[in-house]
Amino acid sequence: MFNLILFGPPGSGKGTQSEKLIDRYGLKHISTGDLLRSEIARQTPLGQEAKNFMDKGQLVPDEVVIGMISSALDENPGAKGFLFDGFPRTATQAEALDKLLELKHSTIAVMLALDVSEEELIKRLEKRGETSGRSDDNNHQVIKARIVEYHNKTAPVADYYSNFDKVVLVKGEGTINEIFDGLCAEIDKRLAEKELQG
Ligand code: B4P
Repeated sequence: MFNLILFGPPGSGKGTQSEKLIDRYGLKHISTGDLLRSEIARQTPLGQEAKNFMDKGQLVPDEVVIGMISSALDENPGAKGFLFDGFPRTATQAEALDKLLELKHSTIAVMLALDVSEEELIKRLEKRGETSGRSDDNNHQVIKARIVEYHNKTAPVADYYSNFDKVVLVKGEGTINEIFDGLCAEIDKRLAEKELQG
């Protein structure tokens, strides 16, 4: 299996780039944001709990998200690899993911971290808020809260994977295709190394 994490602050383009990457590499896309929004749309108890946090720009509790990931992995036993989008977002989630993958005799190959300035993030999210209907995008205070939450709780996840030498910073500003090319170059490098190791 070849598993990768697409990492970055809210609005850095994780969802946008994931769509293109899964097409090219045939990986199974797991986006915790999408999974949570689907629970909200179906008005499940989990969705109702998650909505309270998401509407305030806060992270959903770890145990909720880790449970969802565990189910998603079990539901895809034949996957040739997973692309994790928006997960892990805390150090606790990162440790849990490593354990879940270990049970499947697998690991994270690389974390690709999208580098985007705060000014650009706010601009993108406010623009999306005009049309997306997402309650966490159409309020400036909530967007700010998500960025603060990212710095406090999510940025340390990159330190966690740095300890294993697995983090690569990729330019996240420019056209969608330019950013995609930067991501593909890093993935292709890792895939070639994997091939050499047999
Ligand atoms: P997510 O759904 O993960 O969303 P995101 O971080 O806001 O966006 P993303 O980085 O995917 O940006 P996108 O490509 O869409 O999280 C939402 C919420 O769910 C969180 O706040 C949290 O409450 C909860 N949650 C999710 N996962 C969790 C977890 N693991 N633990 C706890 N809570 C969790 O791009 C944004 C916009 O920019 C789009 O409009 C796009 O068109 C535009 N864009 C993209 N690339 C561009 C480019 N190159 N130039 C210009 N615009 C661009």
